[in-house]
Amino acid sequence: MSRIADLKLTHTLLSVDDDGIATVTLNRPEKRNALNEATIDELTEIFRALPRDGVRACVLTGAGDHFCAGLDLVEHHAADRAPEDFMHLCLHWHEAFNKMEYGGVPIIAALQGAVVGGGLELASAAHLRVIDDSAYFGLPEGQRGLFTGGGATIRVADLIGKSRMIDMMLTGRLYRGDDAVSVGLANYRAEDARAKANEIARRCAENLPLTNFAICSAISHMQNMSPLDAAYAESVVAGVVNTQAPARARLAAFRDGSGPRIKPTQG
Ligand code: 1HE
Repeated sequence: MSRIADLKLTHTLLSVDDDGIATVTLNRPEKRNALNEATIDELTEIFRALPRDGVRACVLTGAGDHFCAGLDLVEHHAADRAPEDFMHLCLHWHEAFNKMEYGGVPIIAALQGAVVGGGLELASAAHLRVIDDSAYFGLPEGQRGLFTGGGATIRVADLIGKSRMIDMMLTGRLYRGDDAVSVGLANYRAEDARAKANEIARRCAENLPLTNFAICSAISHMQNMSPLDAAYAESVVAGVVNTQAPARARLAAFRDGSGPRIKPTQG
């Protein structure tokens, strides 16, 4: 079983602070954090370990001026892969990204520069995305003679809809700034995306871990189900989450007036 302390990382950095907030950094800035096979291996191990080691929230970043330039095109060209080899590579990407989306630990991506191709596929496996003014989203596969293989047809289409995704792929259209927020690629725009992502991660970490597990796992699972099955699964998850012992103190605080009230002005 993977533990954070046992991980041997070369292309990524991982730290966890005293509040249980992890920071995962893609660390190949000289290659614009392109995703080679070894980086995907490391992400798989990291996101396998995080939920088991009690991490409460995670910030995902990229070193340098760009979050991620997608598939390592140079490695792909050199490997001259057979179709079945690339299929297995894609399945490996899915393994890593599914561990993120379904792992139950809130992941907040802090994005700058290029968030393109597989880089967008990676960012869309996070639960929330924060951009700075340098960030731009693209799916340049169409222009490279390629196709998405890391889950964009599911996650990017889910974020922005099929028609916008097809436009991005056919024409190379990029989204940035307020447009990226309004189409749903980003949740927040900030001057300092990393600081904002940290602030959000800390706010998420104030929730009970079991509640966050449900938010960052059950909602995705339920989207894969029929409405009837999703409603049934929701009732089962709510049965477990809404009766957890640590929630009783929060409910008691609400009852006696000491618990927080929702303020119309909160962000
Ligand atoms: C790379 C990669 C890469 C940079 N694979 N090595 N992704 C793309 O089509 C994006 C390809 N990259 C770019 O368009 C540009 O590099 C950027 C806009 C991201 C950055 O531009 P710039 O001018 O800052 O950097 P650069 O000079 O282009 O690249 C710097 C180095 O990074 C250079 O290596 P060097 O050894 O010559 O210095 C580049 O080769 C290297 N580099 N991007 C490998 N992607 C599961 S299917 C997923 C499908 C996809 O993701 S398709 C990929 C889409």
